[in-house]
Amino acid sequence: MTVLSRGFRRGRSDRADDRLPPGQYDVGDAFPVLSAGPTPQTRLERWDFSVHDQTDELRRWTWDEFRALPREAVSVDIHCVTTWSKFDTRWEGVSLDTLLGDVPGTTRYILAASDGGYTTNLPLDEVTAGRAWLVDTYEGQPLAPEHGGPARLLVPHLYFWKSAKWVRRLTLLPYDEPGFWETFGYHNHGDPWREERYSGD
Ligand SMILES: Nc1nc2c(c(=O)[nH]1)N[C@H]1C(S)=C(S)[C@@H](COP(=O)(O)O)O[C@H]1N2
Ligand SMILES: [Mo]
Repeated sequence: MTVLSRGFRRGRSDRADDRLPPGQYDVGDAFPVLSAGPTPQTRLERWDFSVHDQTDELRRWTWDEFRALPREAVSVDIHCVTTWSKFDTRWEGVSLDTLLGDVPGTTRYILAASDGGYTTNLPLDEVTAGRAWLVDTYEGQPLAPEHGGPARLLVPHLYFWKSAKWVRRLTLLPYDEPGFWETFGYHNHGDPWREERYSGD
């Protein structure tokens, strides 16, 4: 397994201050749980993950099929819009490059959908080229249900609301469609280094 270190530090040094985006603080060893609803309980025998276009299912994996895909380990800093950041979080999972494969040429955005109804939108070119993963392991352990287990998105260069927990489906779209928080006043894009917290920022 490749071990990558991707801090998205943009040439900054390792000093904590330089790794904190504006308006953020280092939460240290804590790992807050932020969920808009109850934690879904999906048994692994019933879990699947699929990629759709506007009309069809293009790809689908059972849990065992997903676990057999090529895996990567990543160590990244994460940034929540509620102002906590957490350094050097270690995850394992499958790159979205692997899951998306060749997408229809009209694809510009993806909409991620989770058990429980949560959605979030992302530009295609920000979840490809090694910038996003479907992760099932955190710090060497199966991802805890409250943190999105069995599997969640990890898109560390954007605020953490874009990292959908309990994600089950990606829909490929030629246009942008706001997700849950993006509809309720969060910024559509969510770059922590530009402080894109709320719509209008
Ligand atoms: N399905 C789902 N995914 C979600 C959320 C949610 O409520 N439901 N909350 C988002 C927000 S606002 C944040 S900050 C992170 C929190 O992840 P954590 O609970 O593992 O810290 O998950 C994101 N993904
Ligand atoms: Mo958040």
